[in-house]
Amino acid sequence: MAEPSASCSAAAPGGGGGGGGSSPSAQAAGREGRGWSEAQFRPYTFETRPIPRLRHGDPRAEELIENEEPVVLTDTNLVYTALKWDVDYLQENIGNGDFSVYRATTHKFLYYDEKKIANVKNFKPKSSREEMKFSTFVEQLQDIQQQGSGERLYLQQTLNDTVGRKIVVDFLGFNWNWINRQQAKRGWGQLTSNLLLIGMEGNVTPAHYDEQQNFFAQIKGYKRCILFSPDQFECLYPYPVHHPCDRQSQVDFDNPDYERFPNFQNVVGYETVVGPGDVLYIPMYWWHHIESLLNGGITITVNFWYKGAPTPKRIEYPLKAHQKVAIMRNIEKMLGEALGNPQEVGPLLNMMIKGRYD
Ligand SMILES: O=C(O)CCC(=O)C(=O)O
Repeated sequence: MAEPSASCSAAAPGGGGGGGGSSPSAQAAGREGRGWSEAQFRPYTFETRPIPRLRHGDPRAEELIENEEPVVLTDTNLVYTALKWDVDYLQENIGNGDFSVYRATTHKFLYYDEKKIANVKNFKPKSSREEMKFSTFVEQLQDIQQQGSGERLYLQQTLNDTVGRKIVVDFLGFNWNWINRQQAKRGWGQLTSNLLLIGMEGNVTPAHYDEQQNFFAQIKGYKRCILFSPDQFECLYPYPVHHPCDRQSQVDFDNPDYERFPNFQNVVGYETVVGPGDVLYIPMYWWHHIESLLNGGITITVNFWYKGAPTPKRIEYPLKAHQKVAIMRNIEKMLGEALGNPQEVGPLLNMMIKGRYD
């Protein structure tokens, strides 16, 4: 993987071999017969290259996962038993638990950590979370669809022991054999959660990175996933660690402010569209922007979040981009606490990291 650079240039996943070309005609050929078209994409300013789509037995797929580079696996059958899930089936079977539903008046559902809200004076979240029964979510979804109020909902709930018997049976039928072997081969820690995401067409989860490995299993509808390698950090301007939007990019992809975020002009991403049965590997610390296609109906996804492998005892230099991000986060946290003025830490830290490791 390329070293971080101010120009934020990207290396191709799989050493340039796996993705094929990035020309519009190559992409057009790739989408043939897959049930979506580029007219359903939101327009952005930056260049992207395709994420390889491979069968799970393909040695190139194994190599990409081993190297912590993204890949779409087309035939894992990971969530085969859930491919019948739709809103009606879930309403009937998902049980009487509470579900976290986010409400927004824009298409962007920018994540914020509620525990960090007090750290920033006058922080005004652009979406709100409500706990509700699944049937209430469905009623509200139908109301919004009928009224066309412009309001949007996004259900994002960790699967837990309140789900009904049929969902448990479906869950037990997931391809645990394959995914457990991946977990063991990669030396990952425990499966921390499975997040169920039910989104309206056009919903967007803006670019952010997670500190976990992720197998992202698409069940219903199509999602466009744009990923950026950790070496694009300088182009994506994350909020400071103490901020509720920690790990999220400050750049508004719909209307980038190049004066504030000049390196965003150099950002290069990788993209794919996942549909039912596809599993996208989103490596830890890789940025991801995810949009449910316009006019594509409801989308349903279940992800599998794993703790990363323990950090090696012997650190090898040069450090990889994601290791620098991890170190930076730790220092930023410590400095934030020590200085009591976390606002000042971002630029200071950037300077330190550049001087220390570049
Ligand atoms: O599907 C989405 O909208 C966001 C999912 C996501 O960010 C994740 O699985 O890490």
